Amino acid sequence: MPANLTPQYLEAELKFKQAKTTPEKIKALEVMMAVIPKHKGTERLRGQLKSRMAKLKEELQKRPAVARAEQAYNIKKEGAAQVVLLGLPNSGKSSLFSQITGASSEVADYPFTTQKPIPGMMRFENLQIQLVDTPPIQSDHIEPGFPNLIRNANALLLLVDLTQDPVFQMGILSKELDEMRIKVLGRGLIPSLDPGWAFLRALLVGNKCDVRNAMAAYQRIETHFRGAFPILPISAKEGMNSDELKKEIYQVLDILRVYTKVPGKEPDLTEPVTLKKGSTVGDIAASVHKDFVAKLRYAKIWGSGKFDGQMVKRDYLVSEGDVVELHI
Ligand SMILES: Nc1nc2c(ncn2[C@@H]2O[C@H](COP(=O)(O)OP(=O)(O)OP(=O)(O)O)[C@@H](O)[C@H]2O)c(=O)[nH]1
Ligand SMILES: [Mg+2]
Repeated sequence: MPANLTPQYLEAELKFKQAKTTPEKIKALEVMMAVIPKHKGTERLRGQLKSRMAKLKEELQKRPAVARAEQAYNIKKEGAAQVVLLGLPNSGKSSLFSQITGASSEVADYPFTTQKPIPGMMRFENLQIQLVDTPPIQSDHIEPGFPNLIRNANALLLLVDLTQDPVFQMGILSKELDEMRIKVLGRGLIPSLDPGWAFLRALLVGNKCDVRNAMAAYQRIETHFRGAFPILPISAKEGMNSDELKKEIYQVLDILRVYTKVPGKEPDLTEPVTLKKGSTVGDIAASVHKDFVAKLRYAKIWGSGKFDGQMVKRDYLVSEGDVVELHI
């Protein structure tokens, strides 16, 4: 039997085809269902419209869950920098995280213990650096929100389990990072990347070095990745090399600390200003207050390789530990 569809219906159908979002599609489909002639000839078509509507509504239902999952991956930065821990299931991310931040994240001998990212603060000398424990990286599945968390970090800590094949684990980590269009490298020049790619510095850490034969596995990652990453063996369980690890984390961040002082007063060495390496006196002024930059006339600086209180201009490159007095 012919369907004899009306111009009204055909117009609604066109709107449905042009609709881009699910709510738009639902709206157009509602009109189609309302105006479709209700006779034997359209019975099958009406059935199809109904099941299409059910699918669209289901899609709409699912979306808040995805949005919620993404929200969980939105971790506000705190402290001098944010470092995200990445590794395969059971590599010891949560053990390490709890050990060096003192924050709690469940540890268990079965995989997939951690289900959402957890932030904690690590103290390094006079700095607070934020670490983020994460759910494990797995082959061919990326949680929504996870790529953004990684892209927004200041550096990554790639953790491999030395009781399992660490080179294989690094293979999976790089493949998944590639999939997210994230390039990682611990040292050397920043490679030129295609648009849409992000670049991050990373540290490679071999965990569980307290276990027998772990050091043989460590040798293997050293041989493979020595040129690309700073590498360190640790034991999260026994706290081995934890001070070295903190130092390496600070190093990979590529930042430096300076201290500001006001004329006639001592600098407060407990309150560093952190800046990217390669920053100038002008950048310090900008970090204090945006109005400072324009008003800055000169600075006096104390530190290695200069006279005490040497007068410098705004484009002067500062070094780790410098004390700077800004004059406006
Ligand atoms: N021997 C030894 N065992 C460790 C070490 N670090 C972690 N483990 C053990 O490895 C298992 C996994 O540790 P977790 O810290 O939960 O690992 P995870 O990477 O957070 O695991 P997921 O959250 O599932 O990805 C636990 O049984 C830990 O006790 C270590 O340094 N040495
Ligand atoms: Mg965990």
